[in-house]
Amino acid sequence: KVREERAEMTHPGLPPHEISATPLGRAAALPDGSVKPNRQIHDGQYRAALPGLLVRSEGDPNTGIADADTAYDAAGEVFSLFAEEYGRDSLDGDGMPLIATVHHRRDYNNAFWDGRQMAYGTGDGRLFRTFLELSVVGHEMAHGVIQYSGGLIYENQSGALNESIADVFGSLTLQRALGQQAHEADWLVGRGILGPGINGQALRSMKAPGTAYSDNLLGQDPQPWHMDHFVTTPEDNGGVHINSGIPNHAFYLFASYLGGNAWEAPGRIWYHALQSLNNPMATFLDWADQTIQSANELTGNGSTEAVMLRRAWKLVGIAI
Ligand code: ASN
Ligand code: ZN
Repeated sequence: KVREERAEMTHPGLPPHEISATPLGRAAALPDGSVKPNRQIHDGQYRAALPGLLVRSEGDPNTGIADADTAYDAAGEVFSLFAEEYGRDSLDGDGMPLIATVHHRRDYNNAFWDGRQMAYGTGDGRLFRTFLELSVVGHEMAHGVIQYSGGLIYENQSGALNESIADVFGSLTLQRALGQQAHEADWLVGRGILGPGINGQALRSMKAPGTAYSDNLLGQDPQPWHMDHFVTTPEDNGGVHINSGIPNHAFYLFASYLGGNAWEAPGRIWYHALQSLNNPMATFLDWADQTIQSANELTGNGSTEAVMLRRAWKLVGIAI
């Protein structure tokens, strides 16, 4: 149940100005250029050791190592989203360096946040061709933001929420960099990173979960978009990369109903909900409740945003 009276309360973890009734939380954003990233890009030299060789620090010119320069630019876009739209200074909210390693291991088919830094494989050239794609970089860095926002335990529903929120901010990073409104975006995560051996267009689709790829090697994209098809499995930490399709699709529906730039009202509501959640074991229902509460706080009870958001959650089978 959404407790409407919470809209009047002061959240203990945030200064009062950040939870004021300012429409869409605009005042909480840091002005363009008022904070700067501190990027430190390393070359893993195809070995497993992290972080590897420092090749580009903040302000340094291009290295000529294409992956290192791509990682530098992408980290700048993600930093800019969180700083300029949501008022957050880096992943920890306190200016921490953005440490990344490219060329992590040989033929490595993944990218990750290890609790302290980002690491990107090159892919083996068959299943994956790269991991340096903006929505993927945004996804990995969002895991850092989630960690420093109280965390979401990486298994079952809380883990799928961790994955979904990472996909949301990954996709928003890309949409903002491209200047695409909700209806113009493809809502794909990892578009173009699949190799020639895989039949598919991306790693995941928020618009149509379950349709990103269909392949003999990887199988069919296993993501559901409705609670009726929630997957119970011991694999993948309880299906964290599978059931994330459900909250992903709710965000897509919400942003699409509203129209305009998804990183604005919808992104601010998701970001504010993440800051307010205070429950590392949150279920989908807990998160849906928190996002609606955030919409009520940022845009007002009964606002278009709050009404559309409730409708989006209901459409994926989460009724609140
Ligand atoms: N690329 C994956 C992710 O960020 C790595 C993992 O399974 N943790 O979700
Ligand atoms: Zn992830």
